Amino acid sequence: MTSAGTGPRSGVGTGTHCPYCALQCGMTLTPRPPGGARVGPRDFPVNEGALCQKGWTAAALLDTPDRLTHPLVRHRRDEPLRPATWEEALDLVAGRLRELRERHGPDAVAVFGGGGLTNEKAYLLGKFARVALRTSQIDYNGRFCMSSAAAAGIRAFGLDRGLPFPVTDLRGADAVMLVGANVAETMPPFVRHLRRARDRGGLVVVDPRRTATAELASLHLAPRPGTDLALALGMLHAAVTGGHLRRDYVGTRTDGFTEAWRIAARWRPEEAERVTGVAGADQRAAVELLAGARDAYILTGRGTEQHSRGVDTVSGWINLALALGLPGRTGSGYGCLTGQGNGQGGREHGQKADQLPGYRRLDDEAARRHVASVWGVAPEELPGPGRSAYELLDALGTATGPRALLLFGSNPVVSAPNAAHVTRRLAALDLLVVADVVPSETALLADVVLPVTQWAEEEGTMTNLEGRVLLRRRAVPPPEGVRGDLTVLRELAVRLGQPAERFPDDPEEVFAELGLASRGGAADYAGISHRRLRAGEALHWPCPEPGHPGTPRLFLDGFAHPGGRARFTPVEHRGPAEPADAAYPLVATTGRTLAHYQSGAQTRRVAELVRAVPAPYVEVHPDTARRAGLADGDLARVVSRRGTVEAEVRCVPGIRPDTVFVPFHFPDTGRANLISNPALDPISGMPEFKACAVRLTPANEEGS
Ligand SMILES: Nc1nc2c(c(=O)[nH]1)N[C@H]1C(S)=C(S)[C@@H](COP(=O)(O)OP(=O)(O)OC[C@H]3O[C@@H](n4cnc5c(=O)[nH]c(N)nc54)[C@H](O)[C@@H]3O)O[C@H]1N2
Ligand SMILES: Nc1nc2c(c(=O)[nH]1)N[C@H]1C(S)=C(S)[C@@H](COP(=O)(O)OP(=O)(O)OC[C@H]3O[C@@H](n4cnc5c(=O)[nH]c(N)nc54)[C@H](O)[C@@H]3O)O[C@H]1N2
Ligand code: SF4
Ligand SMILES: [Mo]
Repeated sequence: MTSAGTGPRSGVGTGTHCPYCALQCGMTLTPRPPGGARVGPRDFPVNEGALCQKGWTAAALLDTPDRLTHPLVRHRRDEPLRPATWEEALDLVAGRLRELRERHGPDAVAVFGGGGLTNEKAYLLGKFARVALRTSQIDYNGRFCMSSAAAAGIRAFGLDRGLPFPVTDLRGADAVMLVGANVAETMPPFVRHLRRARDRGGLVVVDPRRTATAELASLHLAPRPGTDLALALGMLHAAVTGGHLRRDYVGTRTDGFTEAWRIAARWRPEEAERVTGVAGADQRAAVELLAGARDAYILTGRGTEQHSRGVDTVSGWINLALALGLPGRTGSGYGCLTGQGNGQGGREHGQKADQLPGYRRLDDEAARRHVASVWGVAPEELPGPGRSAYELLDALGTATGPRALLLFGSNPVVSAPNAAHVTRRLAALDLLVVADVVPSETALLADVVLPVTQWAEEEGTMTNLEGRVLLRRRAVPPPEGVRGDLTVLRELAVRLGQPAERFPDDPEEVFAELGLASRGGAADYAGISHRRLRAGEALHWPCPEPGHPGTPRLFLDGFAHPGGRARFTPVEHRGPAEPADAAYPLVATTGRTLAHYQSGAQTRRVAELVRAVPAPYVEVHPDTARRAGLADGDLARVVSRRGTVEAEVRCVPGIRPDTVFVPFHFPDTGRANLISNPALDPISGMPEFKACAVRLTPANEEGS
């Protein structure tokens, strides 16, 4: 209470991290009673005091007027949600779960998590599903985010850590190629680390749009959406035929080049140009820039990954990086830019359908034995792998699918592909329970809504895009009436017959248990503790012992496959599952804009961000707009085989004329996911968010 209202110098503030993306910028928060706070800068290596517009305005989330502060329940869907006590709400949920489980078996109850949850929450959610519910039906929104890059990373290197080096290493690079990543909007402070590459003319951006990031580049390649693998093959061809293959590196540090080359040998850059629209000369120029640099990086983002062949596409880029000898060398490398605040940690600790803590596999007997012993259960009690995110959502309320869903930290009514269908599946459930901080579009469909604490109101760890574990500190008290996710899980577990001590709700205690469960796994956190993080230590996993300094750089002495070699993967181009045709002649791709975050549940509640971008829009090339009878500012319909999104036309000359771009942050008729294609990657389960066939019409036209 010392700081309230006694002048600007009085509050030193609490050092913490931003609630949004994977950069996890450092910031300070100074309480502004009753419920608010002020954001201030803090020196932290990833952002050096800088924040983006979302970060600067993040405190508005703390006292947003429609913050959830008491549980809401209804006994029938046609009734309105009404306030209830915690006892009533939790008893209701536990009672219905028990009933459904007795009648239909444990897989009748499903769990869906999020990559924004802290490590502690992600871990306890996975444990809750496997131990208290005994269900195999758990997955999370990271499936829609990182899964293709993660699978390709494991295939090539034997291990998936988005960036196997600190972001600050990028500062030394002469060349960086960003593939399908618009960092100038999705993590603005990151751009500072690209300064040297920019100054030396070595920044290459691959994106169908001339984005704010592409504006910074010396070379912008604009492929047709969904054709990146052809481009990667053309560039591998250019690298080899241009004499840039690092034969020594390929011979000593990798396997499988010959098989990968057998396919790439057929992809002359001019052949790739035919498919992608990127000039062969530009492909060669990009390769020259990367090969000619002393230190170079290839980084991928969602633009190249969110495809029904996303894993193979990332493998195509990794093959190129390996041919140029980049991965596992000081000052060079390949990395994928993780997206959500805890997108990295969220995929390591067991909220994924096939996974146990420590990035272990659920079908690995030794892993099951180890984790079961930490949990105090028998290995055979642990269920097997379940459905991937979209398959899970698609099965809800069907004859063979789950009848109840517990949702923590996601808003699939807006963010899941084929959203109208997913909304119908959610409505078909016997029981939908949503834990959230605000009444998201999905919470408004629920039978029970549980109001939880957020970000600055609680402690917890996050693992950022470079595999560094960070402590988010409590900076303000939570509003009266809300509880933490950990407490909610504990209360439900106890009501389902679990001993209370098996479900601690103190984050530090949960983290210590997570450390034990992860011990010996790929993502080993055993040596990390809240205490070490509080003391300011920079700890990147793996960190197996309390005295271990952590591992900022991976693969320098060898890759994680047995024998230490990286693997080329022979991959062939396929193209989008739904190519453009006469009826749907354009390709729609989707993504982000600076002012909004994800489903918008949070940022659409921040006045400054709503002023910046108030409504759904579609980016269209002026010629394409004219042909469709549309002008800048008109309301358009973007129509696919699955649905229609209504959005205001923004004419932008920098987008390909055969492509339109729709951000996915808006609800109702502005949902980009009304049109998106749920064609899934066969390996990762990633939906094809970045390419579907559409037509464009004025909104006032009949019959569209
Ligand atoms: N402002 C803001 N920042 C965010 C988020 C947010 O919602 N808003 N979300 C966070 C999260 S979870 C994530 S995953 C990251 C995502 O960060 P990014 O990957 O940078 O974001 P996207 O806008 O989804 O996609 C990047 C680019 O891919 C391009 N693209 C579309 N199709 C293709 C294609 O076929 N090939 C290629 N090469 N490019 C294509 C798009 O035009 C777009 O500019 O951002 C994080 N940061
Ligand atoms: N068309 C299209 N769709 C996409 C994408 C795309 O590029 N195009 N990108 C995909 C990607 S990469 C991602 S990551 C997903 C993200 O999409 P979502 O999974 O919907 O992510 P958010 O909007 O961040 O939803 C998080 C929800 O959790 C709540 N929340 C925040 N903190 C907490 C907490 O601590 N506990 C609990 N219980 N709740 C909390 C927030 O208020 C919000 O309602 O969208 C995917 N969907
Ligand atoms: S870049 Fe990401 S972590 Fe940094 S302030 Fe913006 S949203 Fe927050
Ligand atoms: Mo994401």
